[in-house]
Amino acid sequence: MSETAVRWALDGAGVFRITLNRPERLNAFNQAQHEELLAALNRAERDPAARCVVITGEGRAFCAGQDLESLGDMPVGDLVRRYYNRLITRIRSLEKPVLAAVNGVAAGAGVSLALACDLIVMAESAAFIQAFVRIGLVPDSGASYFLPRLVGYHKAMELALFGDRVSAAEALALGLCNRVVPDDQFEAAVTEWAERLVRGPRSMGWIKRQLNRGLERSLEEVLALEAHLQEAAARSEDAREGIQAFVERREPRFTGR
Ligand code: LHQ
Repeated sequence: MSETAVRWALDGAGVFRITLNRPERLNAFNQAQHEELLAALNRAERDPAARCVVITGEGRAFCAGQDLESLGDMPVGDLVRRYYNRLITRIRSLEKPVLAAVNGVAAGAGVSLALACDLIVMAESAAFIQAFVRIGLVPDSGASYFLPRLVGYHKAMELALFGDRVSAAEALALGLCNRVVPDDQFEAAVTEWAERLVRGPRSMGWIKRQLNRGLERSLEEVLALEAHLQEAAARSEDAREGIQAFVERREPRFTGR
């Protein structure tokens, strides 16, 4: 389906693909792009046929963060709380894997958007820029949560204080993405991972919840959650199928139930 600022489509395999669609502004966020992206994510959550979500950008960029030319009248704190914070928590609470297909440069909150996703594939020519400091602002949209956890405090400070361009290769070495792929193989690599994800079991959503709690909670709390979710997972049709397939020495056929 085509909206103005965001396009989305659910393919026959179950891949829900969302494309930020303001290429002339390097897919920087205005209000419409925020609202349409959130609506698309909500739709992906609700639709049982959607088994995984891919977020990418139209044109040569992934996302240049906030559109600095359409800041509007809303106080910045409200803008962050109302749009960016909701977007980041929406991605992390969506109980389906979300893959960031970083086709080109990501800056400011555009990097945070990628880091909020569960898997990150970058094209070789893509880059991350912690652009906030360049314009006298502070990291937002979860950047100060994600960065030190991913790269450690001192490297996170270097990235945040200097705002230098981090190439895809450096991002991979730092643990800021999962994979870097030559530009001409990027689409195929994203599709390959998305198609693996849509064949995965119902438990993928619970795995996501567990690893997110694992980042924040104590060992005791996480152990309790694992026991609780293992019980739920074991009752799922997919777990029955997985165990049956193992016993019958064949590949499982998961349906997401
Ligand atoms: C843009 C933008 C853009 C508007 C490229 N806005 N037009 C949250 C809430 C509240 C307040 C503020 O902040 C936040 C969070 C944030 O995200 S703050 C960080 C905002 N983002 C930035 O500071 C990045 C700004 N962009 C850049 O530094 C460069 O465009 C990058 C390094 C991303 C790409 O550089 P180039 O490849 O050289 O492209 P370009 O600069 O020539 O951009 C192409 C066009 O896109 C250009 O328009 P024009 O009319 O001259 O062709 C840019 O003005 C426009 N554009 N980013 N964020």
